[in-house]
Amino acid sequence: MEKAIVVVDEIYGFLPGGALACIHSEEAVANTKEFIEKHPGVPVLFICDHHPSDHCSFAAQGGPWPPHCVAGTREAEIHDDLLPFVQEELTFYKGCDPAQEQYSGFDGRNEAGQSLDEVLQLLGTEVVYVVGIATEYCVRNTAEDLLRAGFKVTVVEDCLGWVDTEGHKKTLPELKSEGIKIQ
Ligand code: VGL
Ligand code: ZN
Repeated sequence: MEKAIVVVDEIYGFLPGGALACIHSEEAVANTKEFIEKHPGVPVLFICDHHPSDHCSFAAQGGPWPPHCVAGTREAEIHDDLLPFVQEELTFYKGCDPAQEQYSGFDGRNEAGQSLDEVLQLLGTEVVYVVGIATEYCVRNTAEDLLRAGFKVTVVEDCLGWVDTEGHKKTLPELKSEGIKIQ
């Protein structure tokens, strides 16, 4: 079974000091690094929230969030500890269109314009491990889209960060009931 690891939004905007600093985010990064190192040879794909400064999800435009992860700022960058695993063709940017909220990694594109789904198919992937931030939003939507696309999906619990603890705790059994493994 060909495997792949999808790392969602382990970028500075969701880490301590970021505009949307999430709970358990530093632990998520440390545990993700360990998880990747325990799976040598398995492709690692990165999803990055990457907004223009007038994005529709920001409060000034009527959205629910403070400005965060603006392209070109530190907030939009992947955590330094994960940089050794980053490959440009396996890095996907989402939320780039000012008029669209995109919580799913499936909406992202790499520099060549390819989608996550497309690249996973090209790699012959059958099993996807999903890690990252935030459980209730981007992790959830990405995992659900992967399942719908026909992949076997496992969410790795100790590699997650979340906005709200109640929301995080509620999301995991919901994902499980949909057919996503929680490890
Ligand atoms: C996310 C809030 C705003 C996420 C992105 O990736 O989970 N959450 N933008
Ligand atoms: Zn965002």
